[in-house]
Amino acid sequence: MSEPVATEDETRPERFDVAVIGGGPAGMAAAMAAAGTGLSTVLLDEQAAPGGQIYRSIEKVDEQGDRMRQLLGPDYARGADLVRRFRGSTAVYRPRSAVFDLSAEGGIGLVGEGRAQWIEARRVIIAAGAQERPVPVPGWTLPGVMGLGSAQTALKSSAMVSDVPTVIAGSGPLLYLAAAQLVDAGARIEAILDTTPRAHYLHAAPHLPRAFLAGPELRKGLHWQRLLKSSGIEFHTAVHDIRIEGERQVSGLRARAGSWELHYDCELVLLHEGVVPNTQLAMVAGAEHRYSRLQASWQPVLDPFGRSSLAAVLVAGDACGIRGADIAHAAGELAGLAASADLGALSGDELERRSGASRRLIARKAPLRRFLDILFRPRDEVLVPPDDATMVCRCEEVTAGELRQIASIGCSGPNQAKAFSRAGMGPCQGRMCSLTVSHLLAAANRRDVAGTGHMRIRPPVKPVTLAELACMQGLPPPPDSGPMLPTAPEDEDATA
Ligand SMILES: Cc1cc2nc3c(=O)[nH]c(=O)nc-3n(C[C@H](O)[C@@H](O)[C@H](O)COP(=O)(O)OP(=O)(O)OC[C@H]3O[C@@H](n4cnc5c(N)ncnc54)[C@H](O)[C@@H]3O)c2cc1C
Repeated sequence: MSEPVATEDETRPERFDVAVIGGGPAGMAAAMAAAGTGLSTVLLDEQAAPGGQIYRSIEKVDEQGDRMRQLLGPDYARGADLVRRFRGSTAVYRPRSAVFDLSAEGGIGLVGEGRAQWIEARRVIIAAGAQERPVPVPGWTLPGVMGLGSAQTALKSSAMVSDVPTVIAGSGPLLYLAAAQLVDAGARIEAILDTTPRAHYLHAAPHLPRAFLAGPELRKGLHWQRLLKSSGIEFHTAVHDIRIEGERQVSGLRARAGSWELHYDCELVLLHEGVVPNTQLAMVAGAEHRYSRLQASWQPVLDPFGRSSLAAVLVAGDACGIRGADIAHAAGELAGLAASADLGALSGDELERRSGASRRLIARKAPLRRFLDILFRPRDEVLVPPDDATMVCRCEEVTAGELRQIASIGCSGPNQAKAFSRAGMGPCQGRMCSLTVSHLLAAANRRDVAGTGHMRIRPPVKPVTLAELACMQGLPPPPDSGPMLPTAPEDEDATA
């Protein structure tokens, strides 16, 4: 097997057999599986320490002692063992390395420690996890509105909780977990507004028995719900029509729950409507994606081992569809083993044998995921903001009304919408608006989202400065000398 090549020549890319992007459960499992078969393996992660979202800062919290560990719960503490095993593996670990570009052939542009670098791998496993689904309600761009997951991140990484009056609103398993953690940590929560529609409980009910048998997760969810309801904090269900108020920053929140009008004076609003896969890297590489109606998001098309439509690219964990940490770990292991088999470090028989436990775990947990997907499917008003004044693209300040207006004059897809409105052309490269733009145009044009399509993603998907690029170590191959101007009529985002 080839060793990583440290090169004197600054223009030659460093090479690995396998590069894994993301240091959560999927990425760590993938890297350990590939490295365990003797392949030179590197794990790149933009965080300062391994753990990903669920086990963020686990090593630091371990040192802080029992109180924080207790507060974040046994599922979190479990990450310490995984991180220890990963640290003990032969995989090379590169923290603070944000990947901003990925080629179909396994070329990776990354930035860290003040300089960019281009490296190459024979197989790349994307394990970039998920991000919170953007929640475009009136007022969501005001200072004082955050994702609930971001508040949880502050708790895990810096033991920080806000002491201002706070309202939590949204839906999904993470709502109950993170809210319970914040309450326990002493946050000043005025109310918890659960937006799960009552009809979703009816639709999900037939799947409940199998979901209960699939593992302890539902019992845990009920336990968090009970904790919240018994904490004395106002708790409303079936909440909708959320409007955040304030001139320069949040001063209050209005919503409805059935015939009730709710109003709170507050300085912080924590929104959460589930999480969606981070698909930017797989899209930038050119892997095929399809729209999942159940999860209302795009997902890469993969075989059971995580192989994408590109020979050099595999995807694992929440980056290929939201399935939670246990399945992320199992899927990471499958991808690591598959990459090893593809590179000849593992026989087909060995792949079958070693992957059995992970495949069985994924199959066993499938009914739980189906139940959660039906119960917590995002409401229509989250996918398609009904109020014209609601901001959709925060970077370029494009509203829902402007997008409806361009649809009315013939804009049919999100790539055209870039040229019509600049939506998706700001520094976040559509990370915060691309899903909403697709849903909104689909609704306005009375088409389905799959047919409407997704924004074509361009590098850099993470910010990189000219100074960092100027001292780039290793260079990508020169681009094909194709035509300078787009020739295909369907290249509708020629301006992007
Ligand atoms: C904010 C947030 C908080 C969550 N908290 C919990 C929780 O407390 N409990 C729970 O059960 N589930 C939680 N989840 C769900 C969670 O994502 C798990 O299902 C699980 O962590 C998924 O594992 P993963 O390995 O696929 O991805 P992750 O654990 O998300 O790991 C992905 C890693 O990839 C890195 N990354 C992403 N893009 C790049 C890039 N371009 N370059 C370099 N690195 C990159 C990320 O920084 C991250 O470290 C949370 C999700 C989110 C979005």
